[in-house]
Order: sequence, then structure tokens, then C-alpha cells
Amino acid sequence: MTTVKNGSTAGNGAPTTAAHVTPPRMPAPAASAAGVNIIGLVKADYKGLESTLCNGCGHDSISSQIITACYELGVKPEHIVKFSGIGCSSKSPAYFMSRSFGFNALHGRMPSVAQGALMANHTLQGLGVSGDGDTGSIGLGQFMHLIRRNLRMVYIIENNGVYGLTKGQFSATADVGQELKHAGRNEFPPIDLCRAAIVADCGFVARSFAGDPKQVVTLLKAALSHRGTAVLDIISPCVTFNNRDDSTKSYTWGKAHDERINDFGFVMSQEEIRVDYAEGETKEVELFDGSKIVLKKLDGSHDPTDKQAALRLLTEAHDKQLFITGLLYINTERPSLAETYHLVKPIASYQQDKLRPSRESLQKIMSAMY
Ligand SMILES: Cc1ncc(C[n+]2csc(CCOP(=O)(O)OP(=O)(O)O)c2C)c(N)n1
Ligand code: SF4
Repeated sequence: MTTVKNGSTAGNGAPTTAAHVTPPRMPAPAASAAGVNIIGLVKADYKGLESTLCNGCGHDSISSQIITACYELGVKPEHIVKFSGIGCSSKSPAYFMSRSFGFNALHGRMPSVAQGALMANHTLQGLGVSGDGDTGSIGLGQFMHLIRRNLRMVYIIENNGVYGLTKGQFSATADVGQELKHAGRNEFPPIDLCRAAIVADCGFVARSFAGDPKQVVTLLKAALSHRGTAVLDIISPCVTFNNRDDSTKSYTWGKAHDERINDFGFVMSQEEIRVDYAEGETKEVELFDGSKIVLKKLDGSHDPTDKQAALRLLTEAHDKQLFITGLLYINTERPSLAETYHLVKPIASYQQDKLRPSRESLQKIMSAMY
């Protein structure tokens, strides 16, 4: 039998349905020598299936950082519900925490599915993984409404500026003027999803880079402790764009020298991009296609509780084509959706006779309407 920190117990791995179960939220002490965390689990207990994404894809780094954050925090895997939409990024929940609940929704529709599930059982911790296409293009409306309602969940955007799964078309976060071999030139300005989130009154907005595990893990731990929607926009490079024509390792070269025996595509396996830079420092990072992005890590001079300062910072960074990383904005005052509706006992724990109106009361409603 596993005893979790909040005092609830579960012998079969199922989540407890007791009212007011508070998820384990405080950082756990360092794992013991045997690698056992505060709830007696080892890191392998937080793993998922083997990834089928391209080698070196930023999304895989984020999955391993989710594993690390939840292991170190001592989160009970059965306490997590993973949500996603459609995209390479949205496949990621399969690659971490196999023991958790999960639902892979339609493209851009993860928020409404998450809302349904978490309103049925608001004691579970929601963990959503989406892409910039899934969130910023088709899913922008749902994203804004989720934030507006303040459903308590961590919402990760694995942001690579393209639709990786459908072969690299520009997404709504791609830089204006950016040129990619297959997609051509992007003529439209990007939507900054952190700015959009702050404008919609999100109480936790942070940005990071997939190759900066320390920062991602820290932000994830903080996001998991937030009482409302916590948005984590993580720049996550797509290796598919490592296609320099002059390289013998490029897709183009490979195709030109390929004797076709099968209709398979081929994507070069790459080393994951890692960065290590201090607070306040600016770091230029070369992506797989040779293009560069500039990251700037926040230091103590930014007050994350100042909404206007956060918006100013992001606007200036946007104009300079900089990615500011760190906790951009926090407001712990807003009540979560479950608090707004004064939900106490999880709806999912009620028996049918309490949830389903009787035939008589339905009849009464119908006759009042028609
Ligand atoms: C309703 C609908 N429209 C379009 C698609 C095609 N489609 C699948 S994934 C995707 C974009 C994925 O991009 P993103 O969310 O950025 O994820 P990535 O693959 O880059 O991680 C699109 C347009 C779809 N599956 N469903
Ligand atoms: S196509 Fe891009 S986003 Fe998709 S798995 Fe490959 S590297 Fe990752």
C-alpha cells in the first residue's frame, strides 16, 4: 500500500476520491541514496513509453524534465491527468508517467476536454502538453477561455514555430520574415503566447528553452504548485529543419543519392541542443537549420507580480526578437474555476442517483419549457 504525503491512501494505484485531497505540492527533500523519493517511488515510476519522435527533438527533453520535476516533487503519478491535442508535441504525454490518467483530444481542443475532466474531479492535477500550432493556431480560442476561467492545470506549449507533425508549415508563433526550405517565407507577425496569456489574466506565465533543463524543471515545479492555469511556453527546436543542402547528411543530399527501394522519409538524428547560462545573461543559440535565436534569462530586477512590467518586457523583447526566459508573471490571488464554483466533493465520486435527474424532475423541466 502506498501512503501519499497528503494522507490519502491507495493500494491499487487508483486515485483516492476523498474530498479536498491536496496534491503533494511542496518540494521534496533530495532523493535518498537508493533513489527513492518522498512517496517511496523511483524515477522509473515516472517514465512512459519509448519516444517515437525524431532523435534530438526538443519535445523529448521536455518529457524528461517533466519526469524529473514530478519525481523530485514526489507527485503521485495516479494524481496526474495528462491532456494533449494533436501534433508531435501532443504525442509526448505517452512518453512520461504511464501510471497517470491521460486523454489525447482533438487538434486545438485540449482545454475543453481538460475542463470537463477536471470539473468532474477537481482534486486531480491537470498537466497539458500542446504545440504552438495546437495552441496558437487552431486552439487559440480555447486557450484564451481556459485561462479566463482559470482551470487549475499546468499548460505546456512546446513551441517550435512550425507544425512538425504535418511537415513543417509555419505556425502562428513563427517569426515574420523567417524563411524555411519547405515552407517558404512567413509574411505574418507572430502571436506571443505569453503576452496573450497575461492579457487574458493568466496567473502564472513563464517561458523557457527545452535545452535548459535546470530552468525548465524549476518552472515546472512552481507551475505544479499554482492554484490556477499555469502557462509554460517552452521553445523546443524541431530537428526536421536541419536540412542544409551542402551537407552530405542533409535530407536533400540523401534524396539525390538515394536509390529508392521504399517510400520512407528520413530525418537525421541529432544531438539535443543544451544551453547553460546565468540569470541576466543573453545567449545566442544556433538551431538545427543554422538559424539563431537569442535567449535572455530574467534576473532579480524583474518583478513578476507587476503585470504591466511583464507586458512591457515581452513587447520590448518581441521588437528585438529576443526570448525572455523565466517566470514572467504571477498572480496567486485569482480563484481557480473549482473555487469559483465552490466545488467540494468531486462530481465523479457521486453515484448515478445523485447525478441523474429523476424522470419526474426532467418532465417538470420539459413542461415548464414547452
Ligand atoms: C482539425 C484538424 N486540423 C488540422 C489537422 C492537421 N494537423 C495535425 S497536427 C497539426 C499541427 C501540429 O503543430 P503543433 O501543434 O505546433 O505541434 P508540433 O507537431 O510542431 O509539435 C495539424 C495542422 C488536424 N489533425 N485536425
Ligand atoms: S518533426 Fe520536428 S517536432 Fe516532430 S518529432 Fe521531429 S523534430 Fe520533433
